[in-house]
Amino acid sequence: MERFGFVGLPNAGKSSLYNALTGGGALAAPYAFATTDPNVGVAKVFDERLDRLAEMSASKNVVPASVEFTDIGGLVEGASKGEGLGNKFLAGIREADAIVYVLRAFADVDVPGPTDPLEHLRVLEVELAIADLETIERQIEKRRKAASSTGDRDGLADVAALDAAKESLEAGAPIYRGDVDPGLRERLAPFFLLTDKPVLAVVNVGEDDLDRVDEIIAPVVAELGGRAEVFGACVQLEAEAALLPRAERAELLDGLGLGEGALPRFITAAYHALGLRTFLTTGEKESRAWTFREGSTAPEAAGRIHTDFQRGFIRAEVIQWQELLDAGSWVAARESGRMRVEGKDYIVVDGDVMEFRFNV
Ligand SMILES: Nc1nc2c(ncn2[C@@H]2O[C@H](COP(=O)(O)OP(=O)(O)OP(=O)(O)O)[C@@H](O)[C@H]2O)c(=O)[nH]1
Ligand SMILES: [Mg+2]
Repeated sequence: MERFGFVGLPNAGKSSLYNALTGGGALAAPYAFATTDPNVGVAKVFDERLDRLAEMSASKNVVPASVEFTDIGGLVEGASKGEGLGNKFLAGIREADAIVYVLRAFADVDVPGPTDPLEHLRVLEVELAIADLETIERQIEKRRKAASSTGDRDGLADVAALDAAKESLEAGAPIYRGDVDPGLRERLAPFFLLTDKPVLAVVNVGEDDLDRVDEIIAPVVAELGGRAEVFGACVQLEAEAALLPRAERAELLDGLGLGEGALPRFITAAYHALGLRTFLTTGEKESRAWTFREGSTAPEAAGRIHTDFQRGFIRAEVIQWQELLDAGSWVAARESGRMRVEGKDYIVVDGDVMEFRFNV
């Protein structure tokens, strides 16, 4: 499953956000380094299409898609030199597929720490950049020597990529929002640089500022220049709401003028930022949302359900979710000729409802 790692200063609200997304379990407390060992949890991807299909099929079971979040301890200025929890944060996010910055903008006399989200951003990115520069230093000289003595072209290209990354970081631009040439950037993948991962930012807005969220997040939006999506949310409120039954949660958030809250949108954006898409299956037993990578073929999508489905793939019956709802049932869609039969080269589209024929 795809995983997001939280990165933020102490008391920014990472554990609160984790609780809001996954329904609880992490200690959120008004002192620095409340979190020492990472919390790993799963958040459901809200999907109205799935609910509508489940209703149509009177499904006994409804299984949404999900993504994983890792909540790690806060990092502070100088973390790379051992301040705070030191480099302990590295292990928690090295393997993440994407990073979520949690930036504090709420003021609360009981919760120590800076409240300017841009200051948070600056400290985080400096520490991530230092960690990356250390990785690069470790790799670059030995590779340069090896490649120049053998004239290995691939090796030399790797060194050029590392040089470009180093230059970008030293100029203050994390890789994800710098301008390393795309061809070179591709070569950086095996080095797992922290600033080479996709980024989303959550600005944690105080409960008194809910009527000016856009204004509060504007400087962060401007700084990130479209390279990362930015969400404003009162994390504390949404964490409290997450503990309530669904109907009461909706009532609380809607009563505050927050609609369904910022988190469903955030989770969907997180999912999309990784190039993840959904296809659906529906029936009396179960309706389910399945995750696939954009650009997958029908057999690859089938493989998300079971490897046998991929190995023995014959064909798929496919219909877009809205069309299926319009038809009213799978049988009706088939009889009215709206169901398509697709072969192994079919590129699956987000929102396809599928049934596979296979043979093993
Ligand atoms: N007033 C207010 N308090 C908040 C908000 N979000 C979090 N807090 C409080 O701030 C404190 C710190 O929140 P945590 O979620 O523990 O922060 P953290 O980023 O996990 O902190 P560390 O684990 O120490 O790095 C807790 O007491 C939260 O209840 C908010 O939106 N408004
Ligand atoms: Mg915490």
